[in-house]
Amino acid sequence: MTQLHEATAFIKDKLQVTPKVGLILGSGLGMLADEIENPLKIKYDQIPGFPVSTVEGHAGQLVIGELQGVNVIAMQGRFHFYEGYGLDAVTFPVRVMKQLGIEKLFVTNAAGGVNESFEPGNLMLITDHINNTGQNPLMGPNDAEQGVRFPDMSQAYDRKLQAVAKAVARDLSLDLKEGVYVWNTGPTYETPAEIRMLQTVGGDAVGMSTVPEVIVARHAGLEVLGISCISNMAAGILDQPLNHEEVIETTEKVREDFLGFVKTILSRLA
Ligand code: 6GU
Repeated sequence: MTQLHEATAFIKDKLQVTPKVGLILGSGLGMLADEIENPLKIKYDQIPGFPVSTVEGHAGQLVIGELQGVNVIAMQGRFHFYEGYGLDAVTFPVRVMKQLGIEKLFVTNAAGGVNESFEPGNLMLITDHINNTGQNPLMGPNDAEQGVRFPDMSQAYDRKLQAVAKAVARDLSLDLKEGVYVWNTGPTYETPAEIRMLQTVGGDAVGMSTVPEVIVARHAGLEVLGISCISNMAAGILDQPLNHEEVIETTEKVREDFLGFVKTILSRLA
């Protein structure tokens, strides 16, 4: 058996129902998984083939159960390229969730604001992305059972899910921003010159995750919804240094907005 099938079989064996929506919860946003009812929790290090998370603030487990009437499988903590994992490892959980039966994937992250009209604490609907790394998780031989050789990325973020998200934001009086997410490898934050470049090329937010998972999700035919929490302004926009503590502090402040937003979107899919 391949690692993918081993991991899938290990998890499936513990499930009573098929999860329909996968949730990847970014830095400081893992509390959404604590809202899942009758949760089955599986630590990543127990799952055959799964990488093991190293960064603090990432609990490192799958949480499977029901949220707002929807069967979900949440990743509380993700794997980042900057931690030294290959993109195969970073995106392995997406392949597993697909095998487990999900049809939609919600990806979330904490990101730096590149668009100067944004403020820390804003939520941004990801409408498109820029892969600024030169890396791609699909490089290498293509497994035709998983997807096509040359996947279309012209609608990477599902339009119907975006429409639901915007309707929910309106109903909740949430000042939802929207824009283009840029993936840089990290772990350094950008220089002010790099941020000016990203503004010029059409970026609105910048972060160190999400794009590899979205590429694999699209390869696998999943419908994707992306949400960034603008945790800080990117370098050079405000005259102040950046740090991870600020990122986590802001995600704590938007906690209620973020929870209400994602839960209401789910309730409309139920
Ligand atoms: Cl400013 N840059 C990157 N690459 N990732 C971030 C960030 C900035 N803020 C939060 N995550």
